[in-house]
Amino acid sequence: MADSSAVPMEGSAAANRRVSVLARHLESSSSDVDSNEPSLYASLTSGSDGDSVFAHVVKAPEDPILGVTIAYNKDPSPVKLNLGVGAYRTEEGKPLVLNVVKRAELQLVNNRSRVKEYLPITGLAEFNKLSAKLIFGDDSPAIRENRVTTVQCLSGTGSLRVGAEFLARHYYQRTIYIPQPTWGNHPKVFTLAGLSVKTYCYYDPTTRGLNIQGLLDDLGSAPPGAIVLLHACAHNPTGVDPTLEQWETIRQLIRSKGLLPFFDSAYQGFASGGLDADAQSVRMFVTDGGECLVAQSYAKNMGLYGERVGALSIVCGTADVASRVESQLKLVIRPMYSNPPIHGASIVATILRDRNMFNEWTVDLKAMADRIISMRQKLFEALRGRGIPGDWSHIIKQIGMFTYTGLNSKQVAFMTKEFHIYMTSDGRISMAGLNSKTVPHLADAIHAAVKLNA
Ligand code: PGU
Repeated sequence: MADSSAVPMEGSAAANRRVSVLARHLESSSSDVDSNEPSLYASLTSGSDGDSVFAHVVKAPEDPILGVTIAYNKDPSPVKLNLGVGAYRTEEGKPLVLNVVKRAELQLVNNRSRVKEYLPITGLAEFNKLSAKLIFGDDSPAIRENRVTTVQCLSGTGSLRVGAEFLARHYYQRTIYIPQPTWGNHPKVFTLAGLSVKTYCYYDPTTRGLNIQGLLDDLGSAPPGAIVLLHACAHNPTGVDPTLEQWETIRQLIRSKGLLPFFDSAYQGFASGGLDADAQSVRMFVTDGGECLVAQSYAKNMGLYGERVGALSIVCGTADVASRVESQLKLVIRPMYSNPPIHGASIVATILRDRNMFNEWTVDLKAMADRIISMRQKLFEALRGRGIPGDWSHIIKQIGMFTYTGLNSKQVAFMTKEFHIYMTSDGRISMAGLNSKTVPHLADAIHAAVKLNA
């Protein structure tokens, strides 16, 4: 039997905690709510949950991107439109499972010799080999010279995290420069891995294009060896990529300063519709013989979002170093999730190893990219047709899944409230979520939002 005297003691400990929270709150002059601090409100209104050892836990805000879908799902309006998450939708507004993926899955299911044993810590070996070829090219000297180690990870996010954890343990420079703006999860992934995050200039709101000079200035004054996060293509959220000439200038700067490039390749094939064209930036940095990291995701280009399939490759100076690096990657992965899941990687390997399936995939990929491009054209024309003030040509100039509209958070909130259109508060819209029927509704909403600001 529990000692009943423990009950009042627990009760008074909880009360003491609340009093100290109250005291700290009164001492604090800031009126800002810090989501990491126990809040006075939560403590005073906790009621019966005072009995819980977690009573001090405050409700965290929803994720700025994934939370958009949660809000969308709660909206009963028949005209609601989700342009938040970067996930492909068909012309009918439905999620798409590629035919080639279904065929690969059927093959896997019908293969009676398949088992569900654990994969090695580094994942499915064939998947790793094929993934490296996909991003570095069939004829990559770095692969031929065994200077690349590739490990299967949990989609793009997991690959970034494993890479960052490795760098925090084994690389002398802990500072990573990320573009301003960038995918909202980047700062969190890198900070929690133990890196120190700084930003470099990327987007110029006045030209709605790349601020190449700002970028070069910022990277030019980065400390030697600093890590630089680069979006391989289809920059999220801006849809603005450097030209090949600009990539070459960036490459020269990065190499001359001894900075370490870390590519995030979440959209290979989605920028141009071509897998090789979208890997050019990465390949430039591998052809020069230097070292780099690459995080690959199959979420978008194979539509394997929820399967969580991705890979981290580290290109090293020598084969010997690459093999030692791989041994250390295993020590990063093993205590995190032991080894990665088998199904998604098997789908990818089935498609990449078979010439017919691979070709079918490239056709599907091009069709997805083309539909997004046609949505850009349709939206641009719809806005022009309504005579909405401003130059909207960035909609057709930007590439990849997103348009960075330039709408501000107030206008976004207005469009959500009045038109049931859901998007991230920075004005980013996922073009993949649009279709011919929903373009006019979006154009009307933008029209009204622009008037609001006028
Ligand atoms: N890197 C970039 C640049 C991304 O845009 C995303 C996904 C990822 C990595 C991670 O993708 P994985 O699913 O882990 O492979 N960004 C999308 C999807 C939603 C999200 O935020 O995870 C987006 O809407 O920005």
